[in-house]
Amino acid sequence: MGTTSVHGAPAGTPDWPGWPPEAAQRYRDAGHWRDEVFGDLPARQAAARPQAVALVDGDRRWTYSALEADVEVLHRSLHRLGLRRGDRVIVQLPNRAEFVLLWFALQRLGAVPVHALPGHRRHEIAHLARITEAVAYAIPDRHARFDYRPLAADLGADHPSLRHTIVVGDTGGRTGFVPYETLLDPQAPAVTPPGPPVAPGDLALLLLSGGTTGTPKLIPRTHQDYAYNARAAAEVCRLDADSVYLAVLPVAFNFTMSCPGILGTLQAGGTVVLSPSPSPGTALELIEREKVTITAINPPLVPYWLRESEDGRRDLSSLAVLQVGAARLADDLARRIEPTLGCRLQQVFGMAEGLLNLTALDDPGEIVCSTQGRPVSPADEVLVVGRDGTAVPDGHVGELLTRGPYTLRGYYRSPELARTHFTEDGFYRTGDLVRRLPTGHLSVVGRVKEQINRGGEKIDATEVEEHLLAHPGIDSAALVAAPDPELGECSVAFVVCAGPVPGTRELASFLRERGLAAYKAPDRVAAIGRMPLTPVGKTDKNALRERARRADGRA
Ligand code: OOB
Repeated sequence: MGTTSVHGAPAGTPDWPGWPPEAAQRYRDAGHWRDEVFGDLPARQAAARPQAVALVDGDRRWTYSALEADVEVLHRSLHRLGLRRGDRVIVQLPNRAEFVLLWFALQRLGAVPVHALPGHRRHEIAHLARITEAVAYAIPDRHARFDYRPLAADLGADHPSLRHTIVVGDTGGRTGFVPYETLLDPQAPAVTPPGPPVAPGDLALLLLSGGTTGTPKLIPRTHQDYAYNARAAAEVCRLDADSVYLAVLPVAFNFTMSCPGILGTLQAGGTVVLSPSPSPGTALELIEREKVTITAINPPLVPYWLRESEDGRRDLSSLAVLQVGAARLADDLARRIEPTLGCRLQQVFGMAEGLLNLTALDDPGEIVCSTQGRPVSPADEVLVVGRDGTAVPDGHVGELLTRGPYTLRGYYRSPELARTHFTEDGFYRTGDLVRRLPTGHLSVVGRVKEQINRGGEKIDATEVEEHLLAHPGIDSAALVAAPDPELGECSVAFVVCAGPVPGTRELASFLRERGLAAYKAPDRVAAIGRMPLTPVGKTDKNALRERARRADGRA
């Protein structure tokens, strides 16, 4: 896999560009990048604290030594199945222990998990299979009323590279599907790695971006950069071996995985508790039962959590930190968190591409409630630029550009995106409009990228528009964001139709049949006579957004 520079710096591979050698050397000299790979973590912690609890899923508990034992057995079985170093594996599992165990087993093998979200459907998964040429696909049998097995069977038929489907639960008698339980076979023979060991600069995982260009983009993350991401976040959150992290949002999401999330907690020797659902009833019960010290949610969940905790029925005294991020948290809502929940609020502004901003636990209240934090690493470089690309003074709004020790230098197998998404000197164009305070704190005020942030779930307008145009009744379509009291933003489809205008329900089922994740269906549909155009003849999305806001988007 990969080419290595003279200093052992990851120069990337033909599939993805790495960091320039001098930057890599700097990150290593500063101690940000260390000689560590994720596959070793369970064994290291099992040696240091064998009896400490690492993982809790309902009534099932793993000490670090039990975690290590299961990861090793899974690793051997995956090897026996034929999985090898560098192989990509699409992992689409909900918040269950199997995700964590399988993830570390893949790491030990040097295989690369591709982090699909539970809500993704045929369209998204087929795209991932095509780009990554994954050899395996891990699914639950059913989750949230969806049966993943027919999806996996269809996919296997269309993608010959996909040799194995691993099912957590019931295979439904389908031949060729591998039941997860059979991989926990202690008889599986030990693995003698045929080649050099997995290296810190190797590709460790592929995350998905919200996407702004029609198809979800894949983000290459290496062991050393992702481990640093988790460690730097854990430091700001002051995690230690006594920390108990509750995973509420999907485990595959970068926020839950490593900001500091599951990885930051396990690196610190703490305990990870998995919540099977984000509902406040379930989560608050787990906080009380497991004495959770830190958890992470998105803004739409906040009002529900506040309401659920107001009656004081639950003892939440263990909870020290509530992280809120993935979409803009309204300042007023932010102010209600500490008095109601009795814990510190931490705002989190992150992205799968890298840069992570957190408010500090000892930042003044006003900063915590009105900004989205500061970059977690002293090596993060941040520029706020105006339309002409030159830096604007602090306090002024501009686009956020960034580069640093855990921010990508290019997407996976997409060299064509280099020019549009990166500057010549390697800064990633986030597409976010921010204002920077003299203290370095960033406040997110909007976005230049064509993305709708539906309460933290990112929707790529172009992708959905392409599907809408496939509807026989729609001549022209444009998807824009409109303000929404609960989600922050919802999606409004403006359509030009010669005949009857399809309603939201019809479009939702039309898009579902095309294999699109349900959260991408427009929340509202508005018919218009013709699309407003900009002077250069493009759809005038600003005019449509204004219209959606004024008319409340209703047709
Ligand atoms: C997180 O990651 P992604 O990749 O799903 O989305 C990134 C985008 C950002 O570029 C920004 O547009 C938006 O989501 N965003 C926020 C925000 N946090 C993310 N916008 C306003 N305020 C915030 N606090 O969403 C993500 C990754 C790691 C940690 C947390 C969130």
